[in-house]
Amino acid sequence: MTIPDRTGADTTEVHEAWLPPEAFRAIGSRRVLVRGEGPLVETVREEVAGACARYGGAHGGDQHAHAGPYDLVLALTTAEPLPGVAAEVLAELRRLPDPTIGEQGFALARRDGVTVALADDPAGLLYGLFQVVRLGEAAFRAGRPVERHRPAMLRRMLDHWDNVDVHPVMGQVERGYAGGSIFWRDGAARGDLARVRAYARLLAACGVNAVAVNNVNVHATEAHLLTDRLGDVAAIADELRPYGIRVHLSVNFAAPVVLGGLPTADPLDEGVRAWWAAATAKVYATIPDFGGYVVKADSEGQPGPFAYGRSHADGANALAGALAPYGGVVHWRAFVYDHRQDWRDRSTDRARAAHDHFAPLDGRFGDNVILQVKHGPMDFQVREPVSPVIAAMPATRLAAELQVTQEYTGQQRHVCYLAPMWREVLGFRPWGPDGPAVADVVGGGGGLVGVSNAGDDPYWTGHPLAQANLYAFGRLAWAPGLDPAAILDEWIDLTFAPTATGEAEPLRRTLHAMMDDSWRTYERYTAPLGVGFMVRPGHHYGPDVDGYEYTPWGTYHFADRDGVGVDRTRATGTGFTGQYPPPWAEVYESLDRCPDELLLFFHHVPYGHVLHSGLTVVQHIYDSHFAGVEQVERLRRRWADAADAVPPALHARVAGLLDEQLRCALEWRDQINAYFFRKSGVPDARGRRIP
Ligand code: GCW
Repeated sequence: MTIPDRTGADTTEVHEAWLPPEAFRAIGSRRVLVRGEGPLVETVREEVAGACARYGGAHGGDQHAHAGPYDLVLALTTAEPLPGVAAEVLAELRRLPDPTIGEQGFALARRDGVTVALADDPAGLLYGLFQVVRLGEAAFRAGRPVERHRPAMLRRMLDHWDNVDVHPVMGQVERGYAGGSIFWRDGAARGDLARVRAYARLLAACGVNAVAVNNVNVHATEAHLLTDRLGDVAAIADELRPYGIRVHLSVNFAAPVVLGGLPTADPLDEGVRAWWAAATAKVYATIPDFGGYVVKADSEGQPGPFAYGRSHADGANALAGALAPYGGVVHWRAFVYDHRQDWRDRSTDRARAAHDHFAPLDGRFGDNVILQVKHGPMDFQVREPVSPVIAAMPATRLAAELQVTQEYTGQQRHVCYLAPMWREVLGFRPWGPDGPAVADVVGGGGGLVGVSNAGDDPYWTGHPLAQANLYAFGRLAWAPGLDPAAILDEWIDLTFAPTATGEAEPLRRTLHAMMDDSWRTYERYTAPLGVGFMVRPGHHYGPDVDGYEYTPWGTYHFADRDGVGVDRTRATGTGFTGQYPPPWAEVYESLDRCPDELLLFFHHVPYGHVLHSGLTVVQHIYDSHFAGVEQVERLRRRWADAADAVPPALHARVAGLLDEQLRCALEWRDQINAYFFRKSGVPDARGRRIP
């Protein structure tokens, strides 16, 4: 597609990502019936009509109905017979004892030459359509037994840290590495929102159904989106709605003061509650399917209930009360910690903060409050344990927050496929092997939230291969048990296979070789063994081992001449390990049982400490940094194999970024290795050069 570029004067070719027209070839060359009513069914109908017009198929179900027979039937549950679909197939699609397909779900089968997707609600039909797109020709080949697809999480949400105005330090998109915002430009909603519609379509195709359109750090202009600039939000909502995506808004907790002119934002004040109720009533009068508010309160300088001596439950419940009559929710973020701590004070541990603040409040949040918890206790580092908050609040609806934007994982200049990390997080069992997994906890509560990595870059994500992270986020929110490599196959097949010149298989092999292990590769050449935060302060790109060591942010590694790591044990450290239930409270406490990859997160150890791998800590640091760079060299060479399989401009963009990744990885390797060599005085056992 082409869209106006940032100046509005010219047009830019926008990459089709995982929905090139060719992905619809299998559907578009067939006879298709779409049966049902409602706006999302219309979207399905338009998609099918567009595909059929392009590829010579025929479609029915409206006044221009093709009379059948059909190869594909996409239908909302109906008492009427479906043409060409045997009664027993229909019966099987809604097999007893559970005849419901379920909210947003669909059932899919192929028998007697007809592929059928049946859904109880229009959203389910939309997701059924995109499943058929994913299957391509395979949806029409052999018979298919009935499959039921239901999302593991009913809300699958992306947060945009987009500013309406360009922020003097953070730019237009905070931690954005893909150009400007697709929603906002020059202090207002973009005039042409075609790009938003295209984004919505991509998101629906991977299962996302909620988007927060502005930064959780709500600056002056952005605060007004709630009131006098609500029309801008409504315009965006209009573009997202046809693809089943609801709009959410980040709001400023002090809005009653800064927008309403009240003397207080105390959540227990009657006038404040009335203000929120009135503001929210206007929001719903303008956007009837509005999703709700996102709030970052008492965090990194944002206002919150502490100023009034109130708790986070008081604060969240005040906003929840205003949203409840309309079915809206508050996403209240648990990212609350002291960012003005004294580095000399060894008793304050940032990792403890969310649990210390929120676990005592379990059971005190309203039904429509979702506590949004970052997946780790710190802040989206390449390796962290799972946040103990997830296991500590059984009476609260919890959502896990992932960072799709690669703030700490290479800023979309490095290849870093994050699905393997997310899969580990979602599959982690906080109560041990017999208990529920993180995905079960958030699936039964608030769902999954990701910080989006998309912007107005022609490839959407800066690094073209970072598109896979956006796609994988949606797919894992739908089905957390999916194999990251299988998700990558889906993404490759949709994105490249239909347009690939020649065979798709070699490209698939190349991309797997480059991406499957890329998160671990990134971990190898950056911060070792779970220690984290050895990045340049501020922009967080590239190495700076002591950059945060003497700052107020609470992000330390405590390296000295004898050893490194943070003692978070109960026995001698900050006691953070005690925030986990057994068995992890014991596993993490124990120097012997703690997994190698998290050792320095939980323990301060001498450089000569021997890991389970048999290496000493310092030798592990050297080895992993040399290995990480070698892997980057390999993947850079590997990309040459793809030269004939992807468009030349895309190939060139990735090639340029791989040069930068290698440069940066070398810098990481040499700084980290030199630092630890100088501190410890221990030479590399393999005699390699350390500068
Ligand atoms: O990771 C940190 C980022 C901030 C961000 C904050 C948050 C939006 O460095 O830029 O602010 O997290 O999650 O609120």
